Amino acid sequence: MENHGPGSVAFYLSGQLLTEDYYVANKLAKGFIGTPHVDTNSRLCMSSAVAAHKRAFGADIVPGCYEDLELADLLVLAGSNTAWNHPILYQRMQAAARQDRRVTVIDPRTAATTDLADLHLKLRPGTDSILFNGLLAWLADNKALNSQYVERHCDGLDSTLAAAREAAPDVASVAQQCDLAEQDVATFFQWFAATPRTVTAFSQGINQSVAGTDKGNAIINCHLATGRVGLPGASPFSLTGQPNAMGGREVGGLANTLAAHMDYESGADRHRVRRFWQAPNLARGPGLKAVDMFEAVHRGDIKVLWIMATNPAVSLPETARVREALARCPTVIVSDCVPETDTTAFADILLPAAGWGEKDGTVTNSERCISRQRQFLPLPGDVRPDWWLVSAVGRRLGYTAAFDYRSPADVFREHARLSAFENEGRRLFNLTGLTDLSDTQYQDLEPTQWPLSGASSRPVARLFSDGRFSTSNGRARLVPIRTILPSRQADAGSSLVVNTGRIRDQWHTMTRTARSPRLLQHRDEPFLEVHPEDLTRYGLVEGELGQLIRGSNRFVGRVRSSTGQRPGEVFVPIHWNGQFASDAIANALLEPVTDPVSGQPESKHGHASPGPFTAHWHGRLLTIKGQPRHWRTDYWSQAPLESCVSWHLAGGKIRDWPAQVSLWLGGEPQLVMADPARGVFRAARLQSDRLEAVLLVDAQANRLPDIVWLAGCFAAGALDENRRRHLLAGRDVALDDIGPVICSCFGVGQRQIEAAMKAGYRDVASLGRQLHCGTNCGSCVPELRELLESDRVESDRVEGGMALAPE
Ligand SMILES: Nc1nc2c(c(=O)[nH]1)N[C@H]1C(S)=C(S)[C@@H](COP(=O)(O)OP(=O)(O)OC[C@H]3O[C@@H](n4cnc5c(=O)[nH]c(N)nc54)[C@H](O)[C@@H]3O)O[C@H]1N2
Ligand SMILES: Nc1nc2c(c(=O)[nH]1)N[C@H]1C(S)=C(S)[C@@H](COP(=O)(O)OP(=O)(O)OC[C@H]3O[C@@H](n4cnc5c(=O)[nH]c(N)nc54)[C@H](O)[C@@H]3O)O[C@H]1N2
Ligand SMILES: [Mo]
Repeated sequence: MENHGPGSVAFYLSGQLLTEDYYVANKLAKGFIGTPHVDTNSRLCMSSAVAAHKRAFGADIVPGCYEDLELADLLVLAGSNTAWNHPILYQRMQAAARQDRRVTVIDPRTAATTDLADLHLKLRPGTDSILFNGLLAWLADNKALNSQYVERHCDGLDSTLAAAREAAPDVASVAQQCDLAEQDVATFFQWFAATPRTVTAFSQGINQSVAGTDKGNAIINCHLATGRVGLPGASPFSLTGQPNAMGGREVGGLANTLAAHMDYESGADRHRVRRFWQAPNLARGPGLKAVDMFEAVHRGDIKVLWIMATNPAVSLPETARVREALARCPTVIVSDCVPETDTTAFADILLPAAGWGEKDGTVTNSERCISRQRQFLPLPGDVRPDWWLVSAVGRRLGYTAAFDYRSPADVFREHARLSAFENEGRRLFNLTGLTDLSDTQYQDLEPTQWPLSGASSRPVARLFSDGRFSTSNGRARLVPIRTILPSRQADAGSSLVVNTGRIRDQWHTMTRTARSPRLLQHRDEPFLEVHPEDLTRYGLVEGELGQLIRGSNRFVGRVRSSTGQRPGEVFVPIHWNGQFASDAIANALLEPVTDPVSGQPESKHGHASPGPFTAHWHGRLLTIKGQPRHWRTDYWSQAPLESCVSWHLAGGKIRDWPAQVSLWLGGEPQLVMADPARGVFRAARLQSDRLEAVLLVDAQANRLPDIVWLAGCFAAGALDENRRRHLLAGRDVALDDIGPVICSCFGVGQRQIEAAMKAGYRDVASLGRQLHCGTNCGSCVPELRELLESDRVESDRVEGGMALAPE
C-alpha cells in the first residue's frame, strides 16, 4: 500500500460468505485500506439482475416472495433449471400444480425442469430479449397493456414500445429470430395477456449473457406494462443462486456499490458511509469488476489479491489467463475451507477458513428473508471464521477500534445500524428493527424478512405493490431494448455453441461435493451432451470420450446423446476442476466477454470444435484411498467411492505396460489376465486377501464393465473364494446389479426402478412407496418420470410390433 497506493490491493469475495464476513471485508477494503477494487463471484451470477432492477426500480429489489411462485396462474421459468438448482422451490411449484395453472419454460435445451412445462420454448440461445420485446409489442397491439398503471407509475413506455416494435414487430418475426414455432410463440403471448397472476422467474440463462441486463429489463418491461409487479402471484422474480448472494448485495460487495444499498454516485451516500464507519480512507468511486480485476492483476496493476470463498481458477472465463494472472501476482491470499483447490495452488498465503457447519452468522435469500446459520461443529485446528480473519488483519493494520468485533452478533448489529443510519425511508434496505438485538436474540433470531423500518414494524412480503418505486421521482422505468446477440456464433459444420450449467448433485467447482461418494453416483465423470445429429456429424459415439477444442484449450468428457439438445449446441457441466479430471473445465472454452452494463460474463455461450477423443486404450482403475492423485494419462477423471477411489483412464500407446501397471496398482499384481489381440488387460493387487487395487483395460470403452460390484469388493474386507474368482471379470453375473444410481438420497438404481415398473409400480408415488426413491429431496423425480415415460413408449412399441408380427 505504501509503495503502490491502496488501488494495488484487491479483494475477490463470494456469495458464499456470510453477511457478517462480507460486511467486514467490504468495510476493511473500501473504508480503511481505501481500495475500490472489491468484487465478488456474484458478478458472475446476479449482477445483470441487480443492474436490471436498478434501471427499472431505482434499487436492487426483488419485489415478490416465494408464495408468489405458488399463487401464479402462469409461471414462466426463463433460463432456469429449478428442478436441479432450486429443488425446494421446485417442489413448491410442483405441489402448487392445479387445473388452471400453466407453466412455460424458456430454455434452449430440455432440462429436468421441462418436466413441469405445459409449453417449452426451446429458443435459439441468447434471443430472450427478442421474445420479450415481441411480447410487449404484441400486448400493445392487442390492447392488453394496463394503461392506467403505466400512466400513473411508469416512465418510458413510448420509446420502449418503439424499440420493441422495431426489434420484434410480430409473432412471425419473433418465431423466425428465436427459431420457434409461430404457434408456440402465439400461445405464450396469449397466455401472458390473459393471466393477471403471472410470475416470470429467471436466473442464469438470462443473467449470464452479453445482453443479460437487457434480458432482465425486457422481462421487467412486460411486467410493468401490465401492472404485474409486487402483487400476489404477479411479479418478475430473479432467483438468486448462492446461499448468500442477497446478503452480499446488502453489504455492497459488488465493485460498483458502496454498502447498505448506498452508491458511489451519490456524494451524500459517500459522506454518510464515511461518517458512519469513521473511515479514514473511503474509496472514491467504483472499482474494477471481476473480469477486469483479473485483467488488472495480469497487467501487474494489482499486487495483492485476497480471494475468499471462491475458486476463480475454475469459475471465471478464459481460465488459462486467470491462472496466468494468479501466477504473476506478487501476493495472492486465499481463504478457503478446503486446502487443495485449483485456486489455493496459487496462494502465497493460505488461510484456513471455517466452512458451513463450523460458522455462525446470517444469510439472506431471494425473497429478502434473513436467516441464521448456526455453528454445530467445533473449529478444527487453526481454522477461523472469515469475519475473524479479516478483522484480525484490520487490527494489525492499525484499525483497532473499527475491527474490534467479538462475535458475529457485533458485526450484524453494526450492519443493521448502517442500514438505518440517516435512512428516513429513503432506502428500502432497512434493518432498523434489528439494530438492538441482544446476543441471545441474535442467537435465536427466526427467519426475518426486510425491510424492518421500525423496532416493531411487521415484515413486508411484497414491495412496490402501491406502484411507488425507489427512483428519484417514484416512478418505474421501462427500458428500450435493442437486440444484442451473443458475441460469437458457431460456424455451421465445424463448431458448436457451448452452453454451460449445473447438474443435480454437484455444487459449482465441486471442492466439497466431489468428496461425497453418494453425490458422485449421479454423474461420476465429466460429460458433453449433444443432439444425435451432431454425433453423426462430428464422429462422436455415445458412451465414448469426446473432446471440444477452442484454440489451445480443451475439454474432454464422456459423450451423452440427447434429443433435448438443439442441433449445433453442446451442454457441458461447470463442475469439474483440475483436481478431479484432466481437461474438463467448462470455462476453458469461454472467452471473457461481458455484459456492457453489468460486467457479467457471457458464461452460457462459448464455441468449440467437437471431435472424438482417440485413445489406444480405456481403463477403469480402483485403488484404496491414499494413492497418488495424478496419473499421467491423456485422459483421467477420479471419483471417490466409500472405500476406494475410482478412476476413468484413457490414453495413447504405452511402451512398458508392466512397469506402468505396477505404478498404478502400487506394486506387482497377483492376478493378471491379458488378451492382447482384443486389447484386453486386467490385473488386481491384494494384500492379505484384501483388495488394494484393480485395473481393467480394454481397447473399447463400452466393453468395460460397470464398477458397482467391484467397488463392493473393496468394502467387503477379506475376499472370499467367489469374489476372488470374479475379480478380473469385474462383475458377478449371479448377483444383482442395481445399475446407475438415480436416487442419491436412498441409493436406488435404475435397474431396481425398472424391475419395480415391470412389477406394476407405474407412477412416481408408488415407486416412492416401494423403493423410497424421490421421496426425500425430490430432485430425481424428473428422471423417474423420464424412466416411466420411456417404459410407456417402449411397451407401446412392443405391443405395436406384436400386432405386426404375423406378417
Ligand atoms: N445442484 C446445484 N444447484 C445449484 C448450484 C449448483 O452448483 N448445483 N448453484 C447455485 C447457483 S450459485 C446458481 S447461480 C443457480 C443457477 O441456477 P440456474 O440458473 O437454473 O442454472 P444453470 O444450470 O446454470 O442454467 C439454467 C439454464 O439456462 C439455460 N440457458 C442457457 N442459455 C440460455 C439462453 O440463452 N436463454 C435461456 N432462456 N436459457 C438459457 C441452460 O440451458 C440451463 O438449463 O443454481 C444454484 N443451485
Ligand atoms: N461457465 C460458467 N461459469 C460459471 C457459471 C456458469 O453457469 N457457467 N456460474 C457462475 C456462478 S452463477 C457462480 S455463483 C460461480 C461460482 O463459482 P465459485 O465461487 O468459484 O465456486 P465454488 O466452487 O462455490 O467456490 C467456493 C469456494 O469457497 C470455498 N468455501 C466454501 N465455504 C467457505 C467459507 O465459508 N469460507 C471460505 N473462505 N471459503 C469457503 C469452497 O471450498 C470453494 O473453494 O461460478 C460462475 N461461473
Ligand atoms: Mo451463482
